[in-house]
Amino acid sequence: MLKRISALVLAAVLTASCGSGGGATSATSSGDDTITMGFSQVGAESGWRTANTKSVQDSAKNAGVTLKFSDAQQKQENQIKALRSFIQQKVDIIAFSPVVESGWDTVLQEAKRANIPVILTDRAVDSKDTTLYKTFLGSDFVEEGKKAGQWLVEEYKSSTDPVNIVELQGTTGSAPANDRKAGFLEVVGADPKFKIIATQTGDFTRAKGKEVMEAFLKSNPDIDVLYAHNDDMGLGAIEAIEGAGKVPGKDIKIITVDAVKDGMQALADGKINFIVECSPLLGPQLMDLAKKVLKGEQVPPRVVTEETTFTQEQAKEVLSTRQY
Ligand code: GYE
Repeated sequence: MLKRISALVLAAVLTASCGSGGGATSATSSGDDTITMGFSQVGAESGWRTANTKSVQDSAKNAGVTLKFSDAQQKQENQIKALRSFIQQKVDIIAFSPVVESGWDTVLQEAKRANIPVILTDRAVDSKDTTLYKTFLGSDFVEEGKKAGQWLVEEYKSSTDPVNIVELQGTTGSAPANDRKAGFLEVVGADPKFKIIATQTGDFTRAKGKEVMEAFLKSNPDIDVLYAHNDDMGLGAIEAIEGAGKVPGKDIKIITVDAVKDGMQALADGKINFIVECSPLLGPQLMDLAKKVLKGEQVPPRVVTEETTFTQEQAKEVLSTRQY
C-alpha cells in the first residue's frame, strides 16, 4: 500500500514538473496526462504492415501512450466500427490507416463533433473537407511510382523494342494502389514502347500475387517486366514465375515497392531487380504529432516520410542492417 502511495506521489510530482507549463488544464479528456489513442490498423496483409504495427505499438509504449489497437482485416466496415467504438470510449485521439480512400466523411464528422482529433497515418482519404483530420503522416506514393518508372526507363534506354509490362496492383481503391499506378504511368507513359499488357489487383498479399501472376503467365507468353505495388505480391509472383519454368530477375525483370527484409533478400539474390523503399516506421513521428495536437500546438497538414531506392548491389550492402 505504502509503495503504491509513494508511486502515486512520484507520478503526481513528475506530472507537475513535466506538464505543459504547469497550466491547470490537461490536454486529455481523461483528466490526467496519459494519452489514450485509438488506432485502427488496415490488417496484417504484408511484411510492411507487420513492421508498421510493431512500430506503432513500440512507440506508444515508449511515449507512455495507452494504445487501443484494432485490426480491420482489410475491411472498411470494420474500420468504421472501430472508429465509432473509439468515439464511444472517448479516447483522446484517433489515428488510423484508411484501407481505401473514399467513404470516410460521415464517421470523421462524428469524431469532429465529439471533439476527438484524428491523425491519418500511412494512407490518405479523399475527403474534400480537410478539417476532418489534423494531419496526414506517410509516404508520397506518387513519387514511389515515379521512381519505379524512372528505373525502367533507364534500364531500357538503349532499346527501341516494345517492353511488355504486367502490373500487380495493391488493394483496389487504396491510396498506395491509386498513386503508385499513377506515378508509374506518368513516367513510362511518355514512351510508347512501354506497354502495360495486363494489370490486376493482388490485394497486397503474397498468395494473391502468386495467383494473379499465374494467370498473367498463362495468357501472356511474352512478359518482360513485372511491376508489383509491394514486395509481398512480388514474392508471390516469383513463385509463379519459377513454377512456369522462367527465371525471375532475368527472363522477367521485377520492380517492387516497400523494401522489407524478404524483398531485400530476393533483391540481393538477383530475383528482384529494383525496390523503391516505403518506410513503415511511422510510430515515433505519430506519437510526437499526437502529443503536439493534444497540447494545441500547430502541426503541418502533411508530413512526408523520407525514402530511398535499392539496386541489387545496394541491397547486398544494407541487408544486414535493415530494421524491418
Ligand atoms: O506498401 C503494402 C501494405 O499502405 C504503404 O500497404 C502501405 C502499403 C504497403 O500492405 O505492403
